[in-house]
Amino acid sequence: MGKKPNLTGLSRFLPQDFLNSNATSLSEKPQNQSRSAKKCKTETHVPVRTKYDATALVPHYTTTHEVPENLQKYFSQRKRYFSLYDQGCLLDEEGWYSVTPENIAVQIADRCRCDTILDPFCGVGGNAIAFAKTCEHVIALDISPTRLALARHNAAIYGVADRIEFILADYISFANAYLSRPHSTRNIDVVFLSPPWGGPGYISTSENNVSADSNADFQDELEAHSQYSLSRIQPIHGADLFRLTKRISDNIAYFLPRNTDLNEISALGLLEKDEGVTPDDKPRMIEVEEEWMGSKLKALTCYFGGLVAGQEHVF
Ligand code: MGP
Repeated sequence: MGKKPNLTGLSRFLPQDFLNSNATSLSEKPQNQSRSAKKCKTETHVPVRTKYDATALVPHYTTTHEVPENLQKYFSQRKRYFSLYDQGCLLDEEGWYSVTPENIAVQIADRCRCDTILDPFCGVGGNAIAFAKTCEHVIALDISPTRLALARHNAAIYGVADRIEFILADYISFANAYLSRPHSTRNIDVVFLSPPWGGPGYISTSENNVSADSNADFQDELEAHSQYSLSRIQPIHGADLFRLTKRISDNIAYFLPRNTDLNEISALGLLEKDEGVTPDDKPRMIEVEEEWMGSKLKALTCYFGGLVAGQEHVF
């Protein structure tokens, strides 16, 4: 880590610390302290239960024996994904393996406080629901009509559906349309990128999933040696996705696999300079936050621009 000049030390998020203090960072830097008050939503949100029923689209599993074998390990973590799961939260297959656990989504949303946030790969809504509590306006995109309906259904259960603008769209087309808009259109302050990583096999060295019956030691060894390349991100190379997004906002939170090659993350920061868009000569830092659930590292969130602790002035 220390050899990459634009990466700051890892923050670590542990759910038990979260419960005690709402957020813990090893760097001990207070979050969002100098960000303009205008950008920080402070009022308490009163949930509004609206009706939106997508129950016809996918089953709501209640017992393990109803769940397909490949989804059982996710079903056993259902309350971590949605604490209100029992009230009828719905997930499709991709949702089950890619939704952000609720505690982690809340932590990320706390750091992303702003007026308008874009969540262009919203999936079944885990992050968008958390953003609705810290941002004035959430724009949630997904290319799948089913997942978008499930996201709205889940947001209604959490009482925040009215705070989210759900748009059925492909992000690349949306971004290009947004960038060619007249300047009077609403500005997007923060973009949260949580794209498809190429399926649950992202952790293995090969593009293919490791068979379910591989023994645990073999799995651990494979994980220890595999590094995830941004080239596996969909729908386009992860570096290109970042480059496109930077044209919308400098304030980006990028949710990536825990085994992502840190050199590739560091190189994203250098794109700014190569393209001559850095207004000063100071190197911009990237903050990499490890997202833990108990003793298990789940993912990394990489913060850019004004979301980086100590860099709030560029927000
Ligand atoms: P995981 O490693 O597949 O799950 O994903 P888990 O339960 O840690 O499995 P284990 O066998 O390693 O114990 C860990 C987390 O990464 C998930 O909870 C999701 O939040 C996130 N995640 C996983 N996938 C495959 C994706 C993806 O394709 N896109 C995004 N944005 N997040 C994903």
